[in-house]
Amino acid sequence: MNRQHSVSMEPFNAYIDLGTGRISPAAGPLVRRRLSDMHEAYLEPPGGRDDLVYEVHNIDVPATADNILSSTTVLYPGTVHDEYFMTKGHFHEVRGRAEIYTGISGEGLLLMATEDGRYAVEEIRPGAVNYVPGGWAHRSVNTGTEPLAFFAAYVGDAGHDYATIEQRGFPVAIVKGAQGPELRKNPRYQA
Ligand code: S6P
Ligand code: ZN
Repeated sequence: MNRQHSVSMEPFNAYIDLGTGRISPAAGPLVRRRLSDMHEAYLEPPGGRDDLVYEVHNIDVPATADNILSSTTVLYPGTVHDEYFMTKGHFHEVRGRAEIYTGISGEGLLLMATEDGRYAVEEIRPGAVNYVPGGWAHRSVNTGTEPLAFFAAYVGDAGHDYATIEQRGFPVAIVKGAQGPELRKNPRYQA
């Protein structure tokens, strides 16, 4: 069968700076999140602090199932009490939509959880490819002393459900222990 697809976009390149993770020239909107945008995410609130925690550099394409959305995240090093800086974390609104992360620079962990309370942790580092299947909420955590940068790609109609994580949290938090990162049960978690 010879079906023609209507062509609505032109091919293009975007360039990732492999040192910083930034995309330049800017290919889409830049999202910046500070502690004040996510104070409820930490086990203990950050008080009056308002540090810049991360930036998301987006490659702008229409958010439809025909397209693949992608971005880099630059997550700065730091802690709130003993909990490492992290992203807000989300489920995809269309729960079945998967996502791939690949590390660019720095070191960290990817915390994932299902709605029924299972969780998984994988490392993010240059060369690691993290596969996040549908149904797994995901939050990245910078456990190092340098910015953590990674590239993410996902089906364009996935959408972001932040509210479920804001209300229920993740089952565990990642905190700085004497020997390095440790998992701590989140007492406020609601399955
Ligand atoms: C999008 C993907 C990432 C995050 C980014 C920031 O599906 O998972 O690009 O958006 O790392 O995290 P968050 O939880 O604030 O969107
Ligand atoms: Zn996602």
